[in-house]
Amino acid sequence: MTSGDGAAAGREKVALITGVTGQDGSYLAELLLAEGYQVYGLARRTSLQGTARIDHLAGEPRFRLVEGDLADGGSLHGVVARVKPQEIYNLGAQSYVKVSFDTPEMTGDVTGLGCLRLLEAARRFVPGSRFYQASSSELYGKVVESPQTESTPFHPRSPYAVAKAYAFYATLNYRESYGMFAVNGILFNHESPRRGEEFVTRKISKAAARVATGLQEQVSLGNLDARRDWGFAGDYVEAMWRMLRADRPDDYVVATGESHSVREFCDLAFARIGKPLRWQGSGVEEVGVDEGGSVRVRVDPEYFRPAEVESLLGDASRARDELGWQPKVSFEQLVEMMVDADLERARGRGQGLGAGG
Ligand code: NAP
Ligand code: F7E
Repeated sequence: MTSGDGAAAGREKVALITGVTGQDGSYLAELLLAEGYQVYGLARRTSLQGTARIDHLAGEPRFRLVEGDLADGGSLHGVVARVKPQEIYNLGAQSYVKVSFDTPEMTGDVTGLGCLRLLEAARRFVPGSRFYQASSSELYGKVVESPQTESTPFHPRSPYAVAKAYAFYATLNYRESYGMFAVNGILFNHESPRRGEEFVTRKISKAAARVATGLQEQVSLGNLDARRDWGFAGDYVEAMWRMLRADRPDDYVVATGESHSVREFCDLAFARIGKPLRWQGSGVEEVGVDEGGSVRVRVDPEYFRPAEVESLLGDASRARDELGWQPKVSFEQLVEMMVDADLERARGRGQGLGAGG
């Protein structure tokens, strides 16, 4: 991978991805490179060592890292003016909901205002570009109907979701005010072997793998009853790309249409390592016990949130009908894929976070 910007005035399509070092950024970079794009990935200077998910793109002549920070408008203006992307994917964010309660101001700055700063850079330097904002099912929060569609009212339940609401409406406002092709993908939870270890799915898959290899005894979790519509990140970045290739700009829900609890995720993960669980007790006393009688899952209130999003279920009919998008990986396949990748890592044979994961 090349560090620096260079002229992007070539004839091929040029895309800029913020959050390129993250889960989605890495899958999207791979997709766009496969489609023949020149890809510029915005990365923070402090994060340049944290490139495990994109290290396998090193040496790819059509992939470059450019320095910038969503908290710094000047850096965004500089990058957009130099690179002149035709497509901008704003995936950068402080994306961990629980942390947003501890750092609400930083989360608002990066996750909310960061989007506005990038929109403004696009408006000034590449008004004809197409802009994708990584909106989230967290916007629905305390849901008023199920399943959630593009017309379901928002009720954000965290500083993260409040920041995403700001970014959602900023994107809509630039579309309506300036006629920009600016869209929101309202993506429900999507996971992969590259998922950050702080999110519940990866925490469980990693714990199951470490239990299987004798590296860990059990895992402590928060709300086992929380339900999410979990899909595969590799499928979801394709929906982002399709949104920017549509005839007209619009906002789309991206989801599988299936909802599962954290407890169900544990069931499949521990079954995958040959230690199926049975559940005993209730509330903070609930435990998941394997056939040998060992407690593998317990509840720790430390992982509860000040306000919880209890249950999410998306209806992606619009994306299916208008974009021709549908998920390919099932919930069961997703859990198996994540546990198997973590088993490989636990056995020291894993490929790290990037290619193959
Ligand atoms: P992720 O793995 O947490 O990646 C977040 C990215 O944002 C990282 O590359 C991070 O860079 C970057 N970032 C953080 N602060 C930044 C700043 N100040 N300036 C520039 N970049 C910054 O998230 P993800 O799961 O790939 O999600 C991608 C986007 O989709 C996020 O906006 C997230 O909120 C949103 N989203 C995710 C889901 C989901 O289920 N995954 C669902 C809906 C929406 P560092 O490496 O420097 O930290
Ligand atoms: O929590 C519960 C937790 O942190 C899922 C982000 O990508 O998706 C993600 O946000 C559920 C919650 O993801 C633990 O309380 C139980 O109800 O994996 P999560 P999230 O909060 O849904 C949305 C769509 C985004 O936009 C975000 O950027 O699981 N839960 N026990 C736990 N969660 C965690 N992290 N750790 C636990 O031990």
